[in-house]
Amino acid sequence: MTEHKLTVEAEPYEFELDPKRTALLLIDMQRDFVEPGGFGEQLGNDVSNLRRVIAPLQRVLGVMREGGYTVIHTREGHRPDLSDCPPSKIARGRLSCGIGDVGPMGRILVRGSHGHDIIDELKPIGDETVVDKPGKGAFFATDLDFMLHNRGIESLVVTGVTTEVCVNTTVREANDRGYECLVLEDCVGSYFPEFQEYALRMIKAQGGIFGWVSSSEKLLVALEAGQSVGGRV
Ligand code: C5J
Repeated sequence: MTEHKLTVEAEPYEFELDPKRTALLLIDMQRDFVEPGGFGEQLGNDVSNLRRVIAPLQRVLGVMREGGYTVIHTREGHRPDLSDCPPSKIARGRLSCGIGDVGPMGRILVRGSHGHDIIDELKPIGDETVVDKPGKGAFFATDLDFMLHNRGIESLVVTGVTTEVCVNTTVREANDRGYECLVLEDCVGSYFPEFQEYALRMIKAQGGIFGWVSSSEKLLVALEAGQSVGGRV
């Protein structure tokens, strides 16, 4: 089979991807993190720092859906009985209203609650996979690696929140498993601007020690000039 590779302008150098072997990963675009009134805001965070990723991410999602790319969403959260949540995670922060408690959007980070679900703007459609993860990394205690392997995926376009927590942890896990990660700087968000900057610098430092960093615009230029999963468009 002939390989059709796309080249995306990125740092520390150009990123090459084969559309058939590339998936778009949307990490934890959940109401509890992103929406006003959710868990994140209740903790004192400014959710506008996360909400700015929605529009560029919608554009990337639209084009990659159109091109037939594999799309995978993740959600951080736990079973209603919290049996998959380490006691240390529940205790951390000494919060008066934390994981498992009833917050403004239902039980916090519990599967099935309103706040745990993905925001309407980026809702999964059709057969898009949703990976429920109990940890920060999307590979820990999930079947993500197995599913990517079965689909022949080698490269991940990584988006979502938060840049220094679940995005960074997932990129490091993916890198150790041999995946090539392209992180889109305007499609990942942190509550803390300084963490956003340094989390991205950590990924692309030392020749791309964990992966590459680019932008939605640069990816879209490459996708629009290139191929869909089915061949040249
Ligand atoms: C956090 C996440 N920040 N999705 N979760 O606790 O980054």
